Amino acid sequence: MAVTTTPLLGLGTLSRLPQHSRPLLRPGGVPAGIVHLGLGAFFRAHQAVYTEEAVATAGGDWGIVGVAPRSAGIVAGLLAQDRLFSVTSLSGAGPRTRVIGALSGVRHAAADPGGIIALLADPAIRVVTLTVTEKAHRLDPVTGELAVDHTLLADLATAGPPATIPGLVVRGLLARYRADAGPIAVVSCDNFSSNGRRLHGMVEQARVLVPGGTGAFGDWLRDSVTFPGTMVDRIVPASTPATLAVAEAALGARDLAAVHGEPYRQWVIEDRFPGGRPAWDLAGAVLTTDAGPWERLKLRTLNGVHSAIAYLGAVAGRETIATALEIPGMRAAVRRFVAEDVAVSLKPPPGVSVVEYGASVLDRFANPAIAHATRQVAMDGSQKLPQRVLNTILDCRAAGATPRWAALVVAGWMRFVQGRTDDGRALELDDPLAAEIRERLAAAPSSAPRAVADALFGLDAVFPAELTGDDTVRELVIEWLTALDRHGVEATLAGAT
Ligand code: CS2
Repeated sequence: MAVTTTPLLGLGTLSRLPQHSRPLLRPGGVPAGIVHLGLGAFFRAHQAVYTEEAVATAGGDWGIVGVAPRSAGIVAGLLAQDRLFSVTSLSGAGPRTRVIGALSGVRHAAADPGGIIALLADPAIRVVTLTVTEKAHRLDPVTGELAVDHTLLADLATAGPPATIPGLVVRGLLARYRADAGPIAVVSCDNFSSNGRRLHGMVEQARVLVPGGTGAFGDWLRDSVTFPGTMVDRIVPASTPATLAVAEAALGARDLAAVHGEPYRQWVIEDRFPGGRPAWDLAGAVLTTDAGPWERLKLRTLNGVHSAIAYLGAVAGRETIATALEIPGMRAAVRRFVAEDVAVSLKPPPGVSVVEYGASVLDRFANPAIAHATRQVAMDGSQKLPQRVLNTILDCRAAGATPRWAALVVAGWMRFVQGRTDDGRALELDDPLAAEIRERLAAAPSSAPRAVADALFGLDAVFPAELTGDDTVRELVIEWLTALDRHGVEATLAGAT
């Protein structure tokens, strides 16, 4: 019997793909203009798609050189596929898979950091984008201060190969200045508040530790480099074997770099690009002077609600966001969180209703075709909580309001980090502060809710003094934590409406 193996996606298989799945660009057909740091699923399903459509519509030398900071696997996978990968949009109407040809190069930073620095000093590159997660910036989530350890100091103060994102970016910019390679925009596409301003802050704090990083280089940075803020949005759960199987069925070719996500996507970008940019607006992005109101709306509503559902859902033993949303009382609790707390805490972009935006977010979370693990959204809570929930609390307090539902989310996180579901199964804690969180919990005088809350409020990299000094907020959190502890998530939510 003849054994047939499905071929790997690549230039050689393109002509066999269904018409609607073919890429709009041929990888390498468009010269590189962008370096992107972070080749994860979110980049592939978001910025790569926008950029491919923009260049296909309006042209321009804006191919993307994708750089994986650490993972060699994704680099090898993409190279074996001629830099092609597919994105599947999942909805009740069935999957739709399209191959993306936006990548004009793929690099592995850990294997060749010098090559990445040289790339940033190449005049053809006029935009650098980053999707590297909150923690890779090495900034304190509360103060925005750069956390300088041995590795970072070695990256900045010596000529050795840089291993960190601040090291790569700052040394790349210094090399660009020395090469007189022209102005550039450095664009954060990470999901955190004031992302452009924070990235700029990271560069400013790091550069003074680099030999030659002050003086004329500082002037050049001010005059020739911009840090536009952005708001990025698309639900892109981590790929699973099922993702690859769906892509293979659609393409008739195997795609080891396949990603999937919801059909919805949004990108709001501050339009400050001294070396030009792709026509992202023609691909549906919103170009604006201030992404701040969009960013706050999204982080506090979409991500705040996401985190709430993830912590409470995980403790209730629910595997996915969509199934956690079905817990009786969950929808009502998060709706009230949006209407009574988030809406009080911010001024939305003109013409946008926070409550309506919140309702559309719940529809997206309920997408039955998306299996987004509560575990995935719950990770890195110490980095996410401040911008998703704690800022809401602080701004509500400043407005004289009592953020009761936001306090429930904090209590949900405190219950989650204790590491067991309501029915006693272990919950993994995947967080850069996991060790400190565990130490604090172990050192607490008891496991009573008040003792647990006091121990965790002591994490000053998470909770600003302004919040921990507010007795109303503390007591609200302790009240919810007591209910969660005594009655479990389901009973607490049932009584919450
Ligand atoms: C999620 C986000 O994993 C998480 O923390 O809240 O990744 C979310 O899916 C995206 O921000 C949606 O744009």
